[in-house]
Amino acid sequence: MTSTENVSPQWIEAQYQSYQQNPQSVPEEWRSFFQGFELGLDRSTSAPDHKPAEVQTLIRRYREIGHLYACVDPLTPCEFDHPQLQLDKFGLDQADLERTFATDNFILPNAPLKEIVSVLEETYCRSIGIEFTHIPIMEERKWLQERMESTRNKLDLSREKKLATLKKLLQATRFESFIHRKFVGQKRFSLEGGESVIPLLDHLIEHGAGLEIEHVIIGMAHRGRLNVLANIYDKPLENIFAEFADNETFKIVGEGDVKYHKGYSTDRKYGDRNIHISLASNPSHLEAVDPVVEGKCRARQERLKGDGEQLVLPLLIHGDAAFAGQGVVAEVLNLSQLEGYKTGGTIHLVINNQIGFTTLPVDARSTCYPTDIAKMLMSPILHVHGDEPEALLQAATIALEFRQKFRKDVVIEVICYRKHGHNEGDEPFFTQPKMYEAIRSKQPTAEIYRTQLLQEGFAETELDALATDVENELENALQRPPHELEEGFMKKWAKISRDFSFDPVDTSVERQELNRLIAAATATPDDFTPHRKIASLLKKRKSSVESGEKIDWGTGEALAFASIVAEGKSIRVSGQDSRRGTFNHRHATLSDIETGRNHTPLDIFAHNSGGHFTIYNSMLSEMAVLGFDYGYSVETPNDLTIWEAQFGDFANGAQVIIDQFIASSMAKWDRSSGLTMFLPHGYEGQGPEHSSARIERYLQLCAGSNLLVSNPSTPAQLFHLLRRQVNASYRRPLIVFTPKALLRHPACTSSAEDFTAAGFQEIIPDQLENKDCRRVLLCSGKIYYDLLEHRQQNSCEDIAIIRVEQLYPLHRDLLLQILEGYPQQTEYCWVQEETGNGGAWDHLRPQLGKLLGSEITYIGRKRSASPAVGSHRVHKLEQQRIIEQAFAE
Ligand SMILES: Cc1ncc(C[n+]2csc(CCOP(=O)(O)OP(=O)(O)O)c2C)c(N)n1
Repeated sequence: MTSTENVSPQWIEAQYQSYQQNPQSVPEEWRSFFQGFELGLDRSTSAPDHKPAEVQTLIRRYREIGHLYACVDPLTPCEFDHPQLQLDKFGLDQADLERTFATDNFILPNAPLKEIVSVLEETYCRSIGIEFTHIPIMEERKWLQERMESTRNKLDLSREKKLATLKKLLQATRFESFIHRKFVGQKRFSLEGGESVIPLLDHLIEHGAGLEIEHVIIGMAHRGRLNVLANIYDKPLENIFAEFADNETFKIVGEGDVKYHKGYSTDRKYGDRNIHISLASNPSHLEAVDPVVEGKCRARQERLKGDGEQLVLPLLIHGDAAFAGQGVVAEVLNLSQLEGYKTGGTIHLVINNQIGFTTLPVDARSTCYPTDIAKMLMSPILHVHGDEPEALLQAATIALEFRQKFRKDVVIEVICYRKHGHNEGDEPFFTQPKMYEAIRSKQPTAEIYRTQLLQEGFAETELDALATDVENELENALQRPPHELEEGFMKKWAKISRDFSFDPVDTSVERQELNRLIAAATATPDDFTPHRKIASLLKKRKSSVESGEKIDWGTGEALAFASIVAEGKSIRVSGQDSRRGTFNHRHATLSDIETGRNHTPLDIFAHNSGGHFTIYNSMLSEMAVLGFDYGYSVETPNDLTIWEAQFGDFANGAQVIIDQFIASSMAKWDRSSGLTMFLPHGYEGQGPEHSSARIERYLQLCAGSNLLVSNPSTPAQLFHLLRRQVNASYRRPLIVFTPKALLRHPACTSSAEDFTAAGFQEIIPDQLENKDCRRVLLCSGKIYYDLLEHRQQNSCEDIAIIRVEQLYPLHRDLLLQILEGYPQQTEYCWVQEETGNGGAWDHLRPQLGKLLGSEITYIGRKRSASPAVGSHRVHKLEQQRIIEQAFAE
């Protein structure tokens, strides 16, 4: 029912009047509300039988608040007294228990009250507490109700399945205790206390295989990760042990990472069905991997034949403290239904061990459940007792089937405990003595379940044999050498070199082809009416390419996109207002002014070449969206993925993704990416915030050719840079500082020859004669045009201007070759418009000094805590001073 807090009394009055005229005219819930209301009125007057309606209210209350009384916490005794669900709260009494009531919208249409209550108790107040009545869509609620009430929310498990469940529990428990014994004192972030997560995951994957799922991508943090690798991914135990031993027997690529952060993938077979399961590599930074997993899933979903959302399942495993505390969780939930980012629903598994490091829930969240943030999606949230494996299997079944049917996120909270300290060397009694006293006396879930199975008639010998098998397997593995692992992931990357190279990449396009590309990129259907100004912009774009002159930035970018897609490669662009472009230069998606319909001209190539062009306006977040696009790019090395910041400095909201994935994934996990980041940059007097994209931050992250950092100064350079990104032998994340004012600067144009000529120039030499040169100005980006204008106006022909278009990796040989042409006594200056502690200066200074054999002169803004001044007037004075200094006698 619509929350009564949000509706006005007038609205309710109107509904009531409508109900009085025709009860069928109002929604079902309001109908029963008004029925109850009228019965209440009747009771106070002639007191007819109000009890049938009260029974209906009782049913509704169980569905709404039953979860509050469910027995789901292994550390707290269950409450059997449910004050708000007692019969007298509904005007019913013990005598009514034997009486038969007709019900509406309930699994027992006619039953004694005691049976009705029993179904409700079992379904809603046993080992699964479910929140679902906040879901506004009746079909979804009814589906859940029927699934749960008809089974009392319990799975009917076969004998084999029960044994398999016990085996998984034993594997989970014994894996931890084995490592505890054999690798004393080593951190493993034990799963103990939450071992039932292993049979739960095992069941999810197996059940998923029966529901058409072919890929599962899991993102998870440290807790239980090694256990999941061993017992879900079947990563050879001997390899895991070799990592604990940390000797020379296993291969490390790059710098490597700790064992509980590494990714893995494998195939699992169920009869004739194959399911590929991947575990995303992740950094320590909790929850940062979530959007990455979503992006990876989306890329796979788009590239599989058939219904991708049904075939690929994202599964995120969270800790309770992190799920409640990390903002990126809300961001990722918010992506889940957006056109450019949805993945057909994610299963979220929250391992609620009721503590985060040493912090208790009372200090970790302001909400009742750690999962409350997920309620915003109007999705079901299941809270389940962690020592009840069969209840967890039921929860997993419902969650998966709901996700497959309704394509929405579902949350399962496993309420458990953490047997040891945060890691195994940590003493939990320092901070939680009482809690840990209770935990000390807990039996492992495997023991609890074993006892249950014995009570159900299983033979002790049969159950003990399972435990012996598990122990033997661990012992045997310890004796075996590690395997050479072959991962499916690498296939896509097989033809791509790990090594960066300065070898030129021919990115030219023939003259005729340019005309064809721009014609397609500017075409609109006959029945499409663009805005008058857009029509003229498209016309101008087309004629500039046809005439081969004054091709501007937007046109250069469109040509790059069109040429890549025409070659059969796909492009995804995502960012805030990217379709139009924050600065009005792109107009990649057009709107029909009569119908509002959208049209993306570049999509036309999909029909001919198979290359798709997709562009999305993103939600107003940086971290989740960049993480998503990074994940997408890792899955699509042969295509181009571009994430665009509204202004470059906003990318700092995604710093975790930049530091932990983009800059370092190759070194840590041998995972590269060709993600391209567009970061608008340029000092234009707009104040401290929108001037600098913080070039210095990216340069500080550079080492071992991990990133490409570029500040292209012409449309054709952007064209070649983007084409190089998909045609080079290697893949590296590309950081592009993109212009704002230059988008319309009359000098910032290219000619057709610039596009048909070879390729990207890491450094652009000056065209002037070298011999009389007295000073060389080295610069990058927009300031070049200010310097050029001054030189033209003042005929300072003895000063050369060289543009460093790729700041990292710096093409030293090329620069040296260019500088060799200048006379001995030439003075060298680095000119930038950024502050002295910003831009490329600090990064390039030692390199240029070494290259030239002497210190280079700095011309630019002074060092400053803020990237730019607030006053436009002061900005202009500063800019003028820089230019004057560059040309001073
Ligand atoms: C963003 C971030 N902040 C802090 C940490 C340090 N840290 C690692 S685990 C942890 C507690 C996590 O608690 P919870 O999410 O409940 O998972 P649990 O370890 O209990 O399974 C903290 C604070 C981190 N890894 N990432």
